[in-house]
Amino acid sequence: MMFGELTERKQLERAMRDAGRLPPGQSATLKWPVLHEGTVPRFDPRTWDFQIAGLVEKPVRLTWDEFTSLPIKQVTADMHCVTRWSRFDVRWEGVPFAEVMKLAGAKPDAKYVMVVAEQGYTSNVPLEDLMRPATLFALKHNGEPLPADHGYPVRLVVPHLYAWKSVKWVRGLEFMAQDAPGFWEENGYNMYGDPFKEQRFNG
Ligand SMILES: Nc1nc2c(c(=O)[nH]1)N[C@H]1C(S)=C(S)[C@@H](COP(=O)(O)O)O[C@H]1N2
Ligand SMILES: [Mo]
Repeated sequence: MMFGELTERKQLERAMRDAGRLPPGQSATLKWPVLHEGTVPRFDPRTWDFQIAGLVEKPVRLTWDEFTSLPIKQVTADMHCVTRWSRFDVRWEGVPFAEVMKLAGAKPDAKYVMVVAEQGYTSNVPLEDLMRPATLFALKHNGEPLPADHGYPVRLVVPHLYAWKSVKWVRGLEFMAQDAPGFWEENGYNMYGDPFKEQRFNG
């Protein structure tokens, strides 16, 4: 590398900062770090299901075949982890949250959702945020099935919130009237988690 030349990473970071896409306190990464509690769960399509419960008109249980028959779309989005890395222009493909939601129908008093994953990982997100067009249950990343450690077979992607809300190995949703803390929120992380407002921790 020539003296004074910017690394690819630094160039990207500068470009994203100039474009207003680098949240405060974040650094750009060209890699895809793996971050989670616990171990990578096994996937068995014969036993996998997706359950929607709580304040819904109709509780739903979808099999793997049913889930993967739902309409899919592509979303290109950035990813911001509270541990200060940001990944840009990630191409996801999967089932829009709104499609899954249609099957159950939220009751009028449902305002928050607890997103539930394998091994008891949870995260709370307001229903309004999940209904945004960029929120999806991703089955693919950059055109390939999700790698096991990034959430295979399916993960939630909520690109406008810190990535701990983008629940890997997702298995269900619980609709709620009141907000309640999920796994990291119980451990001091912010209830909402807007990266551009640096809503990392509570208090
Ligand atoms: N089920 C589950 N999903 C999870 C986590 C976890 O521990 N368990 N960690 C979250 C955190 S803190 C981040 S930053 C992202 C990381 O996603 P990646 O490993 O695909 O980069 O996953 C999120 N989803
Ligand atoms: Mo994270």
